[in-house]
Amino acid sequence: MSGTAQIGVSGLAVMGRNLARNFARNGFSVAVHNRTTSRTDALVQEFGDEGTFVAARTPEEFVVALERPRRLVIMVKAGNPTDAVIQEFAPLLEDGDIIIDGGNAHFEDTRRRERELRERGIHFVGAGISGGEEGALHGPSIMPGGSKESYGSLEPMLEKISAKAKDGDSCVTYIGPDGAGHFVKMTHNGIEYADMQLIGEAYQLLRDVAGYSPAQIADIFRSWNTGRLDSYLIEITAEVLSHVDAETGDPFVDVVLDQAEQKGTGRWTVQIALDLGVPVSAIAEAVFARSVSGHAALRAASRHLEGPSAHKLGEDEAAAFADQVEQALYASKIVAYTQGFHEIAAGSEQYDWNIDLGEVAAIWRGGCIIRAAFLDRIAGAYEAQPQMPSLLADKSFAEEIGAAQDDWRAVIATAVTRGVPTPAFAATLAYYDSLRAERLPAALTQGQRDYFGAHTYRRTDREGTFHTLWGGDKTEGES
Ligand code: NBP
Repeated sequence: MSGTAQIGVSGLAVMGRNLARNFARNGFSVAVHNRTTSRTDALVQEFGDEGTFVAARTPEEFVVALERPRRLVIMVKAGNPTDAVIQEFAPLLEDGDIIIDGGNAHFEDTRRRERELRERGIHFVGAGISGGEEGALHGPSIMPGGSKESYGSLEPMLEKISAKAKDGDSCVTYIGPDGAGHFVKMTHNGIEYADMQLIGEAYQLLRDVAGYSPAQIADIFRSWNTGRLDSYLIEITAEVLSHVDAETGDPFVDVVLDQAEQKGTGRWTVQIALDLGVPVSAIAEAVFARSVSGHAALRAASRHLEGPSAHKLGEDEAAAFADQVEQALYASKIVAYTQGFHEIAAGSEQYDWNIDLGEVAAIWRGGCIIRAAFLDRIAGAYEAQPQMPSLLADKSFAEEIGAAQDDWRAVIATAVTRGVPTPAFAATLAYYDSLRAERLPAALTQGQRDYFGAHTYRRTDREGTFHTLWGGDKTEGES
């Protein structure tokens, strides 16, 4: 038996509830279901007049309410709950029906689920959804992975509910087979970690070196947001910095415990990058920085460690320093995105996903947390040169970063001499310098490896693999 609801959403916490409302507001009839039925009732009671909802109390009622092929969006906690819900629904489904997992699943789980469900004739779409609860309601950026056929059935609906970029394009595109969508969403979150860390370092420099107050720094971020750094994260940074705690009257940032939390997607991005051999140092430093911040006891036990004597800058110096920090932030941001796109390219190659990097940049222009004006340019750069080995191969980004480099270096040097930690600024500059270096100390590393473990090395002047007989007569042999 099948019903008339065009789409179903199961899992009605903040994300699922708002996504269901988004479908309904866009004219689609939506079957809604949640393990705890009070959430279903509350949704229909509060927002029933926004569109056509069909409340389902059981998985059976939910499935029967849907037109064929059935399209079921699962928005439950990632991990075991997702498997539990799939186990409940799958036996009730028929050939060609589609389960869409909109949660933050690990892409390897998505690959497994897609394989298992495909064997049962059911399509499984792992769709990364970014934009938080506001995005889910007003238009998120959507990164669907799965069979092309199932995307065809979902495309018109997803295009309607997704965010729109400034040129009106929908922020959704088919990413690739099985886990491709969740992989791209994971990397999006990794880049988000790096972006937030870089902004945090810029803030701390403006505060501790330039001596600006949070309200003054908010104004600086507001002015940056009118230029090339124009982005959602810069915009909300200004809002957070200008917010005053109602109880104490102090700046909000001064009453919040400085221990950052994380849910795991940043860590996954780094773990996978290690497996793929991709240097994502900006993301790794961001994950580590959150980890350091959370080690309260370790930090408390380290207060005796000496730092340099500090003096704040004068007014003119501070203004000039703020301009330099803008240059540093922009240069580091280009590197962070370069690294993230490298990871997507490497994942695409490893898993045969054929991901279009320009399209990924294009659907991140609206709705998602890292939406930013300069993603337009990244999209354009990949469109012009789809096989570009790195974003830094793009002439205009290379020129911009080249123009920023003096200030970038000066800011990091100042941070080092003043004892202000800027791990992501420093890591991105080191990456840039590593790429442009004619010779890296890796030759010495190879010599050491050959010395202690006979690991062999290759030479600059001849083909082949060599091993030196260290000690003894030191003759060189080809292995
Ligand atoms: P949560 O991640 O807090 O999950 C709560 C939902 O999962 C509730 O509907 C709950 O049902 C259901 N659930 C759980 Br927990 N265990 C279940 C089980 N064994 N069987 C059936 N249902 C179960 O919700 P959320 O914050 O709305 O996020 C939903 C998904 O979207 C997550 O994967 C999240 O990572 C992802 N996401 C969240 C955001 C965000 O900004 N929050 C952004 C992007 C993506 P109950 O009501 O019966 O307990």
